[in-house]
Amino acid sequence: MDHFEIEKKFGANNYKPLDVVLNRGEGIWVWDIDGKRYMDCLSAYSAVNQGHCHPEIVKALTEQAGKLSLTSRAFRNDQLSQFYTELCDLTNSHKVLPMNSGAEAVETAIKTVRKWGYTTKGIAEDKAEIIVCDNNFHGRTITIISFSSDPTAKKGFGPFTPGFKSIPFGNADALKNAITKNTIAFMVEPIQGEAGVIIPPKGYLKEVRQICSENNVVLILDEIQTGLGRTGKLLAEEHEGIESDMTLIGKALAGGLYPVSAVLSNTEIMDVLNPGEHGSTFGGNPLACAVARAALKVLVKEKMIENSAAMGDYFLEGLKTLKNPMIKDVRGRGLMLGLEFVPEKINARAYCESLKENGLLCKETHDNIIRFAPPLVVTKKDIDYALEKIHKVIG
Ligand code: IF1
Repeated sequence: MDHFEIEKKFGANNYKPLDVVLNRGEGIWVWDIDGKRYMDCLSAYSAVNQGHCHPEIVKALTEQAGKLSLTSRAFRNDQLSQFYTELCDLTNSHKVLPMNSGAEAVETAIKTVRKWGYTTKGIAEDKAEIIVCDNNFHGRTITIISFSSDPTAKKGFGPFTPGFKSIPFGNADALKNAITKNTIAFMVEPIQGEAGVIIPPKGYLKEVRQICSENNVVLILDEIQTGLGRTGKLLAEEHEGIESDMTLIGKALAGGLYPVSAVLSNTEIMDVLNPGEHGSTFGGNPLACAVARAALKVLVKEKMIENSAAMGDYFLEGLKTLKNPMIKDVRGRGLMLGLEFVPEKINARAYCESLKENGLLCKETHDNIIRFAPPLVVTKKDIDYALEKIHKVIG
């Protein structure tokens, strides 16, 4: 079967994948249809933090699928309350609103915080303003791209949703200056993913936390990519010892076996929602809850978060020994790593193609940055494998 031709003929052209057709995965490894093995250094954009087809998550999925998959929220199911309890215990949250995709969690947070702004903060109707950061990535709905600064994500898709203001990332003074009487929230990624693994200056989140508290502005952290162990902590906010008012998680929440996202919040904010004001057919379904419960359980039980911190340090040290003079910067936190080349001179995509030929899958972001983000179950030996390939291809 000619996968490339058939996809081209019948599929929308909204992706340009590497030319590899995969049909099996286990842990950090995936195999193509010819049986060739690759180390996965993308983890489906951090959705398979627990490794491909983790047996305990697969077991939870298959068992629950044979029992009860979907009730809708018109009725209760026996998994939801257990999912709530375990997730709140783990993340120290007061309340949870379960959705499916990351973008839905972002939309949910926006709706909730707007309602809070009108009913609690006393903002005049339709005046609520949310501050976001330049070069953010929060998803692809019309409202979310309304505050994107990436022309590719945005151009041609207007008209857009008003009510957003964008400021430079990593600059706490910019936040202070942007806040007005109508500001209800500041939404930010603790580390910007799509922008190229951009780590803000030390102390940024702490300052942001303080500014938000002083101004009664809700701090929303989008941890859809940074959360659940990716950066070496359960949540990236822990690196600065802060707590958000709302945290968005998704991707690895169900280990890549099922789309599950959630908004975590403190009581007051979530309590503004009343029956009928928000929801989703699939949000909080028993299959999603059972899979997510297993995914969270193995993340903690198998010490994947600690492993992410240790292996991330090891991987970063290895990347720092690369000699290629076109390398501008190597950075990372936990297993969220970025290798940046001098712009315009290097085609990062070509390196990704070549790494693929050598048995390692990763993906460029922008033209000059490669992101490395293997599943959190990698070992030193696996990273040595990756580094050997990276040294061979990049130098
Ligand atoms: C694609 C990027 C990663 C996210 C953050 C919300 C969402 C995402 C911080 C929305 C999604 C994705 C989507 C995926 C590529 C991927 C990505 F390159 F686009 F930026 F991971 F780095 N907040 N990120 O990173 O979650 O609705 O997709 O579940 O192909 O668009 P979603």
